[in-house]
Amino acid sequence: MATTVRRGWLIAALAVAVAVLLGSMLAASAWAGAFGQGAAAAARTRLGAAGSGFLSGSSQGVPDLPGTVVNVSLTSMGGAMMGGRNPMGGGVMRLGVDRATMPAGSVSFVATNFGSIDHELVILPLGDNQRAGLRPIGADSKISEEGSLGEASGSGRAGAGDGIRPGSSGWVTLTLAPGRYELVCNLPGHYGAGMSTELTVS
Ligand SMILES: [Cu+2]
Repeated sequence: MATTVRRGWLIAALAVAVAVLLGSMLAASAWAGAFGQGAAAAARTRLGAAGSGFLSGSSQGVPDLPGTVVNVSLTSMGGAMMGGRNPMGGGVMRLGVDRATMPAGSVSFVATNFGSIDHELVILPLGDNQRAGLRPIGADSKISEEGSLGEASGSGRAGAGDGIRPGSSGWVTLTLAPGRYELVCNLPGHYGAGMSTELTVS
């Protein structure tokens, strides 16, 4: 009898441990999903519909947009202290995308700011020998936007503006030819802090 009771407790304790472990894995996956394309893809793989819903669920207030819709997440960790007072302070900022490849043609980028400071999205072509994140940064802490194909930098609106505020989305519709592109945030210091990623159009 005593052995049976102990075994019962052991099984119950194991079940709780497994539940806690699973819960923390799911939470970590969901959290990671906001911060990068690799993490988002991994989270989707593990979480299925719940994972992929993370980014699309952020698009409230965004109208139906033409073409392939690409969701971009703009995030900064470290809160207002990092971005507000010292954007060059080595904090981590990320620009994540919900897909690494897309078909050529019409594409609508929806950029949502999950961070605590303003961000933006600029779409630049990437040369054959170029890789995302390696453009030279000027004295103004920004990269050159020469050749820019468009940007979403307004809150709750299409096209250019004065920044996407925290909790808001901006969007832009473009026609992209096959090739490689770099998606960046070019507010001062943000590219250098990690806000760039690559997108392949085929
Ligand atoms: Cu930014």
